[in-house]
Amino acid sequence: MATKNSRIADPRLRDKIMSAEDAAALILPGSTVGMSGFTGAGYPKAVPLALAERIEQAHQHGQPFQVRIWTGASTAPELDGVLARANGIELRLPYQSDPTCRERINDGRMEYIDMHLSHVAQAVWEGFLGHLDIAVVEVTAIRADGQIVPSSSVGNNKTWLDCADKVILEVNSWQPEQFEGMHDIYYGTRLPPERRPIPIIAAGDRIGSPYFSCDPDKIIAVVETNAPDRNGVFSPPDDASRQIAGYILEFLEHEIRKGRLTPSLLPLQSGVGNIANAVMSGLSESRFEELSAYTEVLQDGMLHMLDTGKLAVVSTTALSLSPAATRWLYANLSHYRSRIILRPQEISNHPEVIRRLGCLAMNGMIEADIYGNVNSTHLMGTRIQNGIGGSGDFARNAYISFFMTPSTAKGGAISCIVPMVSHVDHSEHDVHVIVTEQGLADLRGLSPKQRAEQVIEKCAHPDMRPALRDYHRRAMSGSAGKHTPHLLDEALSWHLSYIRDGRMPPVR
Ligand code: 0RQ
Repeated sequence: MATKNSRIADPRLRDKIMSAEDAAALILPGSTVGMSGFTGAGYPKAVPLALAERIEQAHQHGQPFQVRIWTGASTAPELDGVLARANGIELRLPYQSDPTCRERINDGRMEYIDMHLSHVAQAVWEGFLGHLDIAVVEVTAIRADGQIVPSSSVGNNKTWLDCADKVILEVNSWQPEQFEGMHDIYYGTRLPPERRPIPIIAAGDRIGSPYFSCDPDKIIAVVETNAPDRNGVFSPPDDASRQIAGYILEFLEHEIRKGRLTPSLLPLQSGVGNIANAVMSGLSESRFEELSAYTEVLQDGMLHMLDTGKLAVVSTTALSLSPAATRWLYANLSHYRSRIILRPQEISNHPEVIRRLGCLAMNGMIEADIYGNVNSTHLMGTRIQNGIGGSGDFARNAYISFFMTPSTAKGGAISCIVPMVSHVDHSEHDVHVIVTEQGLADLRGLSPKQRAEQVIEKCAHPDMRPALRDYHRRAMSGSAGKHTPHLLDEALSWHLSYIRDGRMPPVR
């Protein structure tokens, strides 16, 4: 197929240009496929659709056809959605947020490994996850010398290109050519005992190459696409999000007064979703100046902070912007180019760097318990929502780790503050501050019993407080151990009550 596309400048790859259908035909049943994509950005737009069609046809002929899909993080309906609907995914890792995948995982029809995002690349290099057969990676361009300009997310693409036996590249001409130079692909990671320090000492440091390298002999197909990333629109901050943002701003001011932060704070990490986005909007209107971000997703709120000059620089692994913010960014890329750095997720989420920089980590959660354990992933203890993503990478290593949620869910029927979380992602040791629209509990330096008092009085919804106080009081007298008092036969009764009666707290 002749190239229409000046973005494929390497003559060695010209005769490998083919249709998505022909490329998908090179993916064999039972393969492990490393795909690009992180929070709706930079995922392959055409090959997964063609693969899903192939899988459906195979199934119609009674032939089994499934693959194992590894990515950076969540993708889009054109990848996770179509492959899951085709019953084409045997196993998925390390993070997803697709409704069809979620349904199949929770029905027990799809295996899912929910991993810390910083662990994935090293686990592949270590051989812990098995062999990677083929990579399908969206890129912006291929230069004449074969170097590859990455797309709107980096994720695990460097590792996929290095480790896969074969590579399919999708060159998406919708992604701006001006992306060239914005990425920082670090090729210095090694496995123990060869590991060396990662030389990032400020969020804006560049330590690698703007390009991916890939052996051209491994590239078996190049597919041309021209399609947008698919990201949702953020809701305007609601009252709860604004209140949560307000408490965090007050807390940061307090930390400055105490001399534990300066007005330029420390590098910000902000998780996915509307609350995290609203906190960034709040920071936009704050008095803090010359801020930086060392994070994994750049959402609209942070882009706005770059606009207003509040943020000097953002280091991330993915853009996760609404369509309007994407249009704005792409139209004004020359203005942002030097202030946005896109890195592999093993670096954007690296515990060593996060600890060194002292990030302020702000992540959403599903529920917290009175002692400060946090559940970020499971509804009612057994149903996965999305995954831990990067929240654990940041929470454990942050200078201050915040977890945020409205105090209730499902119209007030569920308390997000419970006696005992139904699943633990972040233990009491990694959670410094819990924030709801009711208030902020600063748990640093407190024992479990002291923490319980703060969490109940500051964060729980007033309708839930009496029952939480009652539980804690009775646990203090009835528990065998008085360090973390619990009535073990009752600790999960709040969840059981919701499952049985559709409401919390349980009637006693
Ligand atoms: O269910 O849609 O059926 O009503 O849970 O809740 O309020 O829409 O959640 O979008 O703010 O995300 C923790 C999931 C919060 C997210 C989580 C029900 C609720 C709804 C979702 P319905 P919301 P948000 C960096 C950081 C982990 C990964 C992470 C997340 C559904 O922040 O995935 O932090 N975090 N990564 O009704 C039962 C409760 C509930 C509840 C809410 N207490 N009990 N159900 N719900 N609270 C980025 C990456 O890593 C890529």
